[in-house]
Amino acid sequence: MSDTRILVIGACGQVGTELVEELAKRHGNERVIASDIRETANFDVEYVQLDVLDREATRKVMIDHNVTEVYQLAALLSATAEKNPEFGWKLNMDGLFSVLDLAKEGLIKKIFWPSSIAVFGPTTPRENTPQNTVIEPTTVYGISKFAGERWCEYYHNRWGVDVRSVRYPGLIGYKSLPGGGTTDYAVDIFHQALKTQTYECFLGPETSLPMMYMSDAVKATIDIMHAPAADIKIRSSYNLSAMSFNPAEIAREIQKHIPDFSISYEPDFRQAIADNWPASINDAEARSHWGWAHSYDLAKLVADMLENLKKQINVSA
Ligand code: AKB
Repeated sequence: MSDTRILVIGACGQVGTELVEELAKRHGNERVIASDIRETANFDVEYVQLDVLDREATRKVMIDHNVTEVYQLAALLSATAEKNPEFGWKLNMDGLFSVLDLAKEGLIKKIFWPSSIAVFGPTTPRENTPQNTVIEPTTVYGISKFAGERWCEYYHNRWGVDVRSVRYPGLIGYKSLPGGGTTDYAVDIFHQALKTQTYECFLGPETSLPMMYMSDAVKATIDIMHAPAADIKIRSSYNLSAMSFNPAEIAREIQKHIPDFSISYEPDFRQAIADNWPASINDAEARSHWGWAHSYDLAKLVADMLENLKKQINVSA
């Protein structure tokens, strides 16, 4: 633990922002380095500008900072990648190889790389989707995550690379905005509920999707990285679950706090993406192999989101 030096790539994104904060709390600011493609960013830990597609620059950051563990979060999410499939594939695959190859060389000891429920497709059982099932993704994001999972397992089996992964559901947090996913509505809805008491949703009312509060997602990410290697029996990616809801259900929960809130529906191209994803996930393996347990259900999530966003609005007003 004492020589641990952690690099978070894609630190300015929705997960990265909160993950850096939590890693710094646990390991100390001096052991965590945040990086992203942006020139500058506001972190309590050291920040380095890095394009993960630049392999030489990535290698140099690892060497210069004696990095031992990497969280590689840089990616194009489902909706954005559909608009630019070529770059989605490039960033999502080459960004992963950039760090897998450095671990293969022995330069870094451990990698976290997130996969997603987007690996599943229309032929997958929609309810209580098991760990091992039919996987035929239809989006470039899903295809890249599924290919990435196979490569993670391959690098582990062939070269002993210690790479760990979970399939994130839709993630909801108040500290940063999501960037281009199909589940983004479940964050936008809170901002609009507080600002205008109305929300026009880009998914239909009955579109149930697996979701998770950000503090649970950060906990899962750190827990899987801290688990003994022998407990990580799946080296592709673990199913991970907390709750499932649809836009009508989250709207009703928000109305318990903001009775005047109303929602309308104008489905766009993201509806077809959501329709091909599972409604609920079975994560029995993550729970039994490395002790995963979530804390937030829908009622707790909505109460916490509204309380914290209200505080932010009051501070900035
Ligand atoms: C997205 O909607 O693209 C992401 C995901 C489920 O991976 N939030």
